Amino acid sequence: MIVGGLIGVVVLATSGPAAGPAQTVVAREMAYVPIEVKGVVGRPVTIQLKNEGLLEHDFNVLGIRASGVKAVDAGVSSAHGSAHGSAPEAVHVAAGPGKTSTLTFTPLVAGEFPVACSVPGHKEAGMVGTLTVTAE
Ligand SMILES: [Cu+2]
Repeated sequence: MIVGGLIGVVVLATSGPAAGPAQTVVAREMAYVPIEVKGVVGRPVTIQLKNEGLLEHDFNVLGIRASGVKAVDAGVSSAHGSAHGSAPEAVHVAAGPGKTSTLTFTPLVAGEFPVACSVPGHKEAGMVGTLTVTAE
């Protein structure tokens, strides 16, 4: 006689709020397109920085508080003036010409935060934008 057993299958629900769709920002001399990106407090935001320019560009969100920051630079020279390391949760990513880099972070506060390219002269030339974070 064969005694059959039940095989239990446990499905683990992923915890945490759903991430929004990735937002692509094109960088070129000297602008972001679009100039505004959006987020929601407590939900992961993913930005793909697609550099269609001839120079290196980056994407820095200024003055925000965020957790879970992950930045994957692409095609960036070692001389890049990156904020990586100087501030563990700096919301910053960089891409070399023709490359696409990815930035993920979870905003902790609502508000409008300036975005700017930190390559010298680029912000002054108009390479700025806005991240608008709304409450859930
Ligand atoms: Cu730039």
